[in-house]
Amino acid sequence: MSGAGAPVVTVDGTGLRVTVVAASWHEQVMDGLLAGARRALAESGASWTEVRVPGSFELPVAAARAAAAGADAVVALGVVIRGGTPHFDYVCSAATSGLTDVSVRTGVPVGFGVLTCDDDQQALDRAGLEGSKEDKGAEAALAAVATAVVLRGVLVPGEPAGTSL
Ligand code: DLZ
Repeated sequence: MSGAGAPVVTVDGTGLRVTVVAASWHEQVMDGLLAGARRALAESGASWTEVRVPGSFELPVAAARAAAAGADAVVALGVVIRGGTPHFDYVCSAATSGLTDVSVRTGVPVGFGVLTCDDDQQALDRAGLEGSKEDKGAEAALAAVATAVVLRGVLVPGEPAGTSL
């Protein structure tokens, strides 16, 4: 199972402003991912807004805009299912490297909730729906909030205490 070894994350995200960027392909699975992310963010105490883009390929540019607009953390949600075309590899690679680049370049954590699956069943198993084995939308949201909290506590060398990255 893909989630073996995942940590149990509990975090207080009170005061954090999070942007959820979500693709639109594979509606049922996306509904599950979004519901999981919303649930986790509400439980953490963070506030959030949601932005929809057409496909996972468009997630990085939306994440970059959210970071530039002042989000403390971004949660990126998408579903890519392997088909008979090379699109799978291109879309997965663009989403993965693009979101990593946004996060490292801006210093704003991006929770990676993009499912890259061989088939529909694998995606449903990870969607946080009734009967799913995993809840990847919630996991991505908690990872983003937990990382934003950690980064707030990382001091800048040579700067007064309380100045964080
Ligand atoms: C083109 C495409 C394909 C084949 N499959 C998916 C998918 O499974 N999941 C997804 O989020 N997006 C897919 N897309 C659309 C691309 O992400 C993108 O929206 C288009 O190539 C237009 O830029």
